[in-house]
Amino acid sequence: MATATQARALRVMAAAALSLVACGGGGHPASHAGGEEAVESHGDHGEDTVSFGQPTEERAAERTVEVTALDSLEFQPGEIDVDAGETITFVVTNEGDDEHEFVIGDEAYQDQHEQDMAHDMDMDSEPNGVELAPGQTKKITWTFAEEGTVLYACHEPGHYDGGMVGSFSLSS
Ligand SMILES: [Cu+2]
Repeated sequence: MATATQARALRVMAAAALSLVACGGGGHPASHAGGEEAVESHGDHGEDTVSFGQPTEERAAERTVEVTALDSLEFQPGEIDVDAGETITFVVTNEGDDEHEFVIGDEAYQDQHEQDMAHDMDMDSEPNGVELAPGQTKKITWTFAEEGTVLYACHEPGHYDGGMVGSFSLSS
């Protein structure tokens, strides 16, 4: 019979093996992975896809929506109705004198990006947002997921905390 220490070591090894299986299997957790450790390990694994939709080529867009970013830390409109799964090209104009961003993401993504921006992240290198100098207009085409809460926000210093965030109302 194994000692308590040996049994604990075996559990740790088993959890590590399960998390390897979970992360290497294309996103499908091992079917008998029951343990919480394996699930948490899987969640830590960075992936390129996001749950709130995906970037798309402009020619696939079903419609165009114009958005303006203002120095009052507002987007106009502040809310946009979206059909589940819809593809939209956003034409975003910075009508202010400050730099602004238009970043699509769920709340978890926006919170993470707010931290990343402390390190001066370049949003133009990301597929889900644009950076706008004063007077600049840029386009971004996005296909929305079938469900979930999705926001658009600006993460220039103090802007997100100042309320520069709008919401997409997804309906099916
Ligand atoms: Cu801003």
